[in-house]
Amino acid sequence: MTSEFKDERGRNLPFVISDVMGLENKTDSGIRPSDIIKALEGHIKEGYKFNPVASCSEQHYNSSPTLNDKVHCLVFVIPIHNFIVNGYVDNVLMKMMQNIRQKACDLGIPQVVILTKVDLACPHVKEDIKLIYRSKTIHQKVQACHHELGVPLNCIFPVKNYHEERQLNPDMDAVLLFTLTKILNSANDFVENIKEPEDEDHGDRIDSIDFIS
Ligand SMILES: Nc1nc2c(ncn2[C@@H]2O[C@H](COP(=O)(O)OP(=O)(O)OP(=O)(O)O)[C@@H](O)[C@H]2O)c(=O)[nH]1
Ligand SMILES: [Mg+2]
Repeated sequence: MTSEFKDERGRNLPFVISDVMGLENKTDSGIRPSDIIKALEGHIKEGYKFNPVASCSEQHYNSSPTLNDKVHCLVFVIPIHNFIVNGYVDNVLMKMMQNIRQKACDLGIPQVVILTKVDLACPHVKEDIKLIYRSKTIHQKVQACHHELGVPLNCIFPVKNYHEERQLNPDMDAVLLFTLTKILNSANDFVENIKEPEDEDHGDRIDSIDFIS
């Protein structure tokens, strides 16, 4: 599902966020890693409902994706407690994520990891979200994520989502917006880097760039 966002005057902001089905470690359930890779490359048409037991059909396949159809930043969303001391709870899932990340690297797509549910991992952070970057438990899990998935430390963001709160909390917002800013900057850098050769040549080359060598 793709979400659009508006500013206070009702104008569309220049980015979208696409949420997809999660990965599962069981056969025939969860999104197929090969479909995620097709989505990264822009080959999956908008509105396609991912099917765990079949690959994206021809009807939903975009054989000539433009820059707009491609993913500009890949975001992994993982509950933080899935990282344990020097490891991850599920080797099968981690292998899938590593393969997807490798493909994103090959395509030059930046990656960010959001580690959710920090409140369940550390009672001090549950009490006061401002301690999120000082918690030893959270720090160890961020390190484990870095070692397991290979994503640089400055691209891994622990967060607590709104789930039971009835009011906005500016401290929670600060953490979430810090994360969103990093994602948008990474996506923007990706797009700008692709556009640069075009600007130098004064030609329209975006659609003709072949991402896979
Ligand atoms: N305590 C806590 N609960 C959270 C947090 N983030 C999400 N949740 C809860 O976790 C549950 C799952 O959240 P979702 O956003 O639906 O997770 P998802 O992985 O997208 O799930 P599917 O879309 O069903 O695949 C919900 O009940 C949320 O309220 C968090 O930071 N802390
Ligand atoms: Mg979801």
